[in-house]
Amino acid sequence: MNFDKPITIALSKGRIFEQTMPLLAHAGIEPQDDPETSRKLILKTNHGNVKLLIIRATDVPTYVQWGAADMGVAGKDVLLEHGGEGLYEPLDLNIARCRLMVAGAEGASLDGDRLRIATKYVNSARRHFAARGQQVEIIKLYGSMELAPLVGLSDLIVDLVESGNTLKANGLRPLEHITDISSRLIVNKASWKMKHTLVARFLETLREAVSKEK
Ligand code: PRT
Ligand code: MG
Repeated sequence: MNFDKPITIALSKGRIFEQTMPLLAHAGIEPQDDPETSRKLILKTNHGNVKLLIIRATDVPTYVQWGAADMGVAGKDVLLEHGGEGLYEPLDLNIARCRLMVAGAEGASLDGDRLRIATKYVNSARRHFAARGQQVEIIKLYGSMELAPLVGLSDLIVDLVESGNTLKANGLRPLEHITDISSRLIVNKASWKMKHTLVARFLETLREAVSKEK
């Protein structure tokens, strides 16, 4: 693909970077550094006009919302918390898939009044229990949610589950499925307008790449 305007794409290292690269390769984009070994936060690519910003997964929507990046790749979990203001979410990349779930220790119950829920996903958790018609207390954590029920910080947790091994290793079990999660391409609203031809072409190329990977 030809990139006749500068384009910046924000994404996190780890699973999102690894699973996005094969899709970008379909558009002829190859990074010139490996974020796992390089400390650079701005990665050049083989296209002079295409740059990658390597940032925390939860910061990706913020960079795109404010136009510091034209586009980004973010998990639906992160987008549900961010709210999606200032950005479009035109494509499900079908990568970094997992499930958002309620989990608890052996014998824990979903029913009860004023249950305490530890989670990084405050908005999704609140919405889920509100839909169940339950008043809950949400305790915001930034990681290692699995610990909370083990030490009496919470009754339940809301967390991402992939293989289920992390829950099992901590004596927890999944209790309820909230939603399926995958990563999405997000686009800044102004970039969508100002660079429309380029962004639309890039989107179509990625869409083809995604359907080939399926
Ligand atoms: O790790 P860091 O604090 O820097 O940020 P992050 O956790 O937000 O980023 P990262 O790179 O770990 O995850 C980026 C995105 O990948 C998430 O926003 C999800 O959309 C997606 N994703 C897919 C996952 C998982 N699968 C996943 N399994 N994110 C996290 N996990 C964790 C989960 O939180 C739990 O601790 O892995 C553990 C569960 O895995 P299993 O296989 O043991 O069930
Ligand atoms: Mg992580």
